[in-house]
Amino acid sequence: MSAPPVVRRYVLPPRLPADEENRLRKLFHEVDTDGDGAIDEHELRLILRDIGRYRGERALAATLRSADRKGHGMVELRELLQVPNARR
Ligand SMILES: [Ca+2]
Repeated sequence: MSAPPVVRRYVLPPRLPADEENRLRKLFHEVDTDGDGAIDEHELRLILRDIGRYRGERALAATLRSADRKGHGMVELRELLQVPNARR
């Protein structure tokens, strides 16, 4: 008896409407103050304080974790664009 064929399913991540994506790209580059292509904890803390949404280090870490799909402690633009429904 032969093994059943392997069926692979690929699910494309949801995409934002083009105008929202452009707005998010612009905001991302404003927040990425050192221009390395990723938002780190320090940059996220600054922007959250700037917009009056900083709620302490635990909330900061939770926000970062919710968007950091690679688990490397930073959020890249690509990761951010894949989580349009993440809590803010
Ligand atoms: Ca950066």
